[in-house]
Amino acid sequence: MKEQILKLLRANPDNYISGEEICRRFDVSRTAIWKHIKDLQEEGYQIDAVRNKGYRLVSIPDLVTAAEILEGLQTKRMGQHIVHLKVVDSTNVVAAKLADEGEPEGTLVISDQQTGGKGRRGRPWFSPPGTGIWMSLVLRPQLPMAHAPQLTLVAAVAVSQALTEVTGSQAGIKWPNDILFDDRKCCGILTEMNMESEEITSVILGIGINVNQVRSDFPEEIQGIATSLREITGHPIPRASVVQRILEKFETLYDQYVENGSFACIRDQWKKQSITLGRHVSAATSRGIITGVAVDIDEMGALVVETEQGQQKVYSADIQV
Ligand code: BT5
Repeated sequence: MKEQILKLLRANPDNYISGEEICRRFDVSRTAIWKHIKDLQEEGYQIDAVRNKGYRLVSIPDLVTAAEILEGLQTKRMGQHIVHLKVVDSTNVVAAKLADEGEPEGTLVISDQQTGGKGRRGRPWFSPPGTGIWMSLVLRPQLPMAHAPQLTLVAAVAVSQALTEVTGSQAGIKWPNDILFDDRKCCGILTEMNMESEEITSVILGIGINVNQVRSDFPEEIQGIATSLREITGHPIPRASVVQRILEKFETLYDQYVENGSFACIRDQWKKQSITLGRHVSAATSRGIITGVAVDIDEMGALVVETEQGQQKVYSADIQV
């Protein structure tokens, strides 16, 4: 009911909608309406209430609730079912649990704050309240296990395209899972896989994006390497609109990728967004450190590095550029 009242007010930004009309439309009492309006106001919606005129929505807060994300979202599956939480340890953990319980592909878990946000290899991901996007998508791709890391690359293309559009500045992919602006990290991606007898049952795609932080909001240890969309554009950005663009871009690329069964169809778009190719890199792999110039990405998503000993492929690593 609250969502329906919000939808009605949202559709009529220039008019007051009378309490009487809302009662008639939704068959509820005046008292019930007033309670929903008060709840919305508490969430941060600025609603003007004028005696004998009714209610008018004046401004919308920066929320990542289901109502805000679903409003105008142009996807078929991605984000059509949303679990929004105020605080959580890690959205990846919640999404993995929901996937185990049978939630369908495209289910989105999003939280205002994470207390145990995870990066790769047990590193922490700083996820303060109210300023970023901390979200995880449940995916159920029918892929050989060895292909799963490619989903990080597909997501990186979608996120970097979306962030480039939203900010008007070029976002770049640092292989494999970082999105940077001017060499500062704005987004990290963490893909985790659930398996049963050698088969992928689900993949959890975790995406963390700094949106409205200013430099002093970052903890000291990442102040020199992190940035936010606000820093890039010079103004705050509604988080829900960024989530929508990412879900839309990702659905298109993911469908293309799954249908083709190969990263080859995404490779050119990845190259266009890459800031890794052409640079001197030092890749810490399980086989040791590989240094040289990153010259290509192959059809499996491995980074091709031209070293003094010839070309070497890097499948998984942390890289310094
Ligand atoms: C990542 O790991 O970049 C993956 C981050 C994934 C976060 C999302 S949020 C939603 C979902 N739920 C989770 O629990 N995780 C996912 P990695 O490449 O290992 O980078 C981690 C490093 O990035 C840290 O060691 C810091 O140096 C740096 N870092 C941490 N928080 C950051 C932030 N907010 N912005 C920029 N850099 C950060």
